[in-house]
Amino acid sequence: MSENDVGLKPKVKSKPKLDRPKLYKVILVNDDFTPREFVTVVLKAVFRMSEETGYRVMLTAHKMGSAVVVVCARDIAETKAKEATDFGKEAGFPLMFRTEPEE
Ligand code: TYC
Repeated sequence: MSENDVGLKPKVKSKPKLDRPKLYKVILVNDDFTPREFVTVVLKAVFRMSEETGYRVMLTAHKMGSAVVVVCARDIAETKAKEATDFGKEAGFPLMFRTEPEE
């Protein structure tokens, strides 16, 4: 590069492309033992759902085998899934919430 070239370089700085952190699904899994009303109560308490939404999500898991509860950052998904699963465990039910990365 000669002296004459000084200042002719494009001023655009290339930004390093940061990958967006992966999102995780919290999934409610159906079982034959946990009462429907209890599942709805847990969805309302842990995931701040309304009665209507909680009931609808519970019924989807009941009929389909599982239902997506929420999609969020990994640490939040794992914390909420554990909190909700522990609610069932403490009450003696096999209620299960699991997490999986969103494609
Ligand atoms: N299948 C349960 C019942 O008939 C209710 C239920 C729904 C349990 C959803 C778990 O994720 C669940 N009592």
